[in-house]
Order: sequence, then C-alpha cells, then structure tokens
Amino acid sequence: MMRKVCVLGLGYIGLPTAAMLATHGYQVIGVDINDRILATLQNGGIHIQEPGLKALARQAMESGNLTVQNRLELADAFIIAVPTPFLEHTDLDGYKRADISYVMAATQSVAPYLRPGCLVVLESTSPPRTTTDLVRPLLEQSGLQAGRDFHLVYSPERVLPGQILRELVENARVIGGVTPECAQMGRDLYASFVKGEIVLTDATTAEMVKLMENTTRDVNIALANEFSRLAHRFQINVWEAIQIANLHPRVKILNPGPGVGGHCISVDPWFLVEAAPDITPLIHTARQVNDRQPEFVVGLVADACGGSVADRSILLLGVTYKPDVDDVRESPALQVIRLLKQKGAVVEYHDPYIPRLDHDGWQLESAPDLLGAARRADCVVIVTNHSSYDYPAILENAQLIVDTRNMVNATGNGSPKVSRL
Ligand code: SAJ
Repeated sequence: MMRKVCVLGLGYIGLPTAAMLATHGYQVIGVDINDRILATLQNGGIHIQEPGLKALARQAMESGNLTVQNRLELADAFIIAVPTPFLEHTDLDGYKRADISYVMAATQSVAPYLRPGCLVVLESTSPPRTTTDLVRPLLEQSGLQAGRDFHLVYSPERVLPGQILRELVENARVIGGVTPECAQMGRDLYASFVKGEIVLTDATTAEMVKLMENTTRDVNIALANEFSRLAHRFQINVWEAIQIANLHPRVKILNPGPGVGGHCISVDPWFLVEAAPDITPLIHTARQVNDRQPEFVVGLVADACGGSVADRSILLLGVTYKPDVDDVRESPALQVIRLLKQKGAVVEYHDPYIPRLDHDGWQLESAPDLLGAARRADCVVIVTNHSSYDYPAILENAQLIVDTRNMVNATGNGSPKVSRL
C-alpha cells in the first residue's frame, strides 16, 4: 500500500496535486528548487492565483500531511510535475524546441531514492517517447529495471487554469504505463481523488493524447483567426458569421482573438512539429497563424487611428493570456505591446491581475484608473476579456476601441468608434 508520495515541482499542477493527495490520506513531500516558493508556502501564502488552491494547500499543510522542502526523501511514489517550456532562441529556422532539461534533472534526482516497488509518474507535457526513451534509462541507472523492479507511468494533467481543483477530480485521467502492471499501480494512486474515468494505456499513447488535445485546440483557433482576417478583407462581422455557421449540427468554430497564449496550447504543438517536422505542415502552419495574430491586431489599431500608431496613446485592457487568470506566459498582449512600441506608439495597460509588467527590456505599471486612462487614450484595445470589466462604461469613456474579444459588440454594434476583429 502506497502511503508516502514525493511531488517534484510545486507549480500550477504539482501544488494542486500534492495538496489533493495530502487531503486524501497520503503523506506528501512537496519538493521545489525555488526557495521563495517554499518560503511563501511555509508562511501560509501561495504563489499562484487559482480559486480554492490557497485554502486547500493551507489545509494540507496544517494537517501535517503536506510538507514542502527543497530535497527529496525516500517514498513509495514520485510524481514529476516540472515545466517543459521551449528553449529560447531556437526559432531561427522557424521551429521551436521543447526544453526537457527540467524533466531530466528531476528524473535524475529521483534515481538515488528509487527502491523496489516504487512508482514514478511523469506528468509534465513532453515530446512523444520521452518516458520510454529518456526517463526510463535515467531511472534504470539505479540498477533497478522499469516494469520489473519499479513502476513507471506517464499521466498528463489536463486541467484548465481557473478550474484546476474541480477538473483534477472530475476530468477523465489517462495513465500510460511502461507495462500494464505499471499503469495499474498508477491507477491505484490517482483513484484516491479522481472521480472521472481512469483510462489505462501505454506511456507513448498517453503522451500523444495530451499533445493531440492541445494541438486540436490550437489548429481550431488558428482557423477561427484566419476567418477573422477573411472577414476583415470582405467586410463582414466574423462573430455573426461564426454564430450562424455554428447552427450547423456538425460545425463548432472556436473564437478568434488576439492570438494564443499560455504555457500549454501555444507550446505543446511544437513538441510534435519538433519530433516529426516532415509530416506536420498543418500543425506548424497553425502555430504560425496564431503567432501572427498580434500583428493583425496591431494593423487594426493602426487602421482605427487613421493609418498609423506613431505617437498615438494606446491603452491595452487585459494582458494575461486569457480572462481571470494571473498568467502572462506567452500572452499575445506582450507581442501587441512590443509591436505597438516598435511602431512608435505610447503604450499603457490596465490589468487587475498584473500590477507590473516586466518584459523584453521594458517595464510598465497597470494604470490605476481604468476609465480615466480610457478617456485619455487615443485608442483602447480590448485584449483580454476579464469578467470584472464594465464594458458599457468602457465604451462610453473611450474615444476609439479595437475589440478583439467581441465584448462591446452588443452595446457598441454600429458605433463608429468600435472596430472588432
Ligand atoms: N483562445 C482563443 N479562442 C478560443 C479559445 C481559446 O483565442 O476559442 C485562446 C485563449 O485566449 C488563450 C489560449 O487560446 O490565449 C488558450 O486558452 P484555453 O483556455 O483554450 O486553454 P489553456 O491553455 O488555459 O488550457 C489548455 C486546456 N486544453 C484544452 O482545452 C484542450 C487544458 O485542459 C490543458 O490542461 C492545458 O491547456 C494544459 O495544461 O495543457
């Protein structure tokens, strides 16, 4: 019977998972290399904005079942939940590559603590065959063999930021074992808190499942974004056209927007393109379409401003990658700001979740008074549709609006000061 679990990486996935296991009967050691994160947690705080997580983490720590520290301990199970970002400066040839060095380092740190009967789970999104071809041999340097002496599985997290605690419990969970017995061991661990269906498969299939899910979303958003450009060219309202097309029983077009951000959907498809560039032209192109959407948005802003943004004051509303989260990773807003600045605009932003933005050599602070800033700006660009925004008030106060999320459409429809995607 597994009792003690080490969770490596206390980020968006590791921390909720550790807290969940700790409140479901396990003794959990949460391990992170970042001392600031550890200190915050030890003081009852939290470094991530996610509904319910602070309370759950605190409950887990106060019960004594969750301890956070910077070193591993002997345990029955090890869960690796470290980030797999992409490598900086590898896109000279148009390709981006996964940085699996954190996965490798975490795996290496587990090896000395492996004992017969242990379970090792990789949760980090990884290129196909990472578990079998990279993680397995590193762990086997311990002298123990996967599938014979210890259990090794890949089990991707698939939760939606903003809904993590609910989705961790309710979503279907895929567990890919290096052998079928490994997968069963994985199931025993997750069954302690997962109420959704638990599906067992092999490790590489589980890796592909995760990448296929996010790639599907990326490709579909790219299509919606391309439709928005076509709609602009042919002077129709893309939102209206999509709404009507979606009345067809087998059509479900997603929403166009300023581009795709976040650490998942804008990153994961590259893992497939990188692994098999010769057979992934569609996935690659979709990535490029979404990456270029900020350019299209800046073009709309220039049009709205009479042809150029030079010396115009532009206020961005919302800089996080999607509404109601505090995450700016890969956010299209950062590209919109960069392009506007490059073209000589004077850029301000407002975001209730991001008091300060420090990116690419520039620093900005969120405007303290949203409506005052909206009145002063030559043009307001709605980039992220936070639910706390009062859109009718924004419409009333702004001189010009570029709306990338169809938020002021209902009230602003026909208003000469609103351009939409
Ligand atoms: N977006 C659009 N149009 C849409 C939907 C989204 O432009 O119609 C944009 C959003 O504004 C955002 C980006 O796409 O910039 C991604 O947002 P999201 O809400 O679609 O997804 P994430 O990145 O927050 O979470 C995704 C989820 N995957 C899927 O829905 C297939 C989540 O379940 C995964 O666990 C997560 O990626 C992950 O960790 O991989």
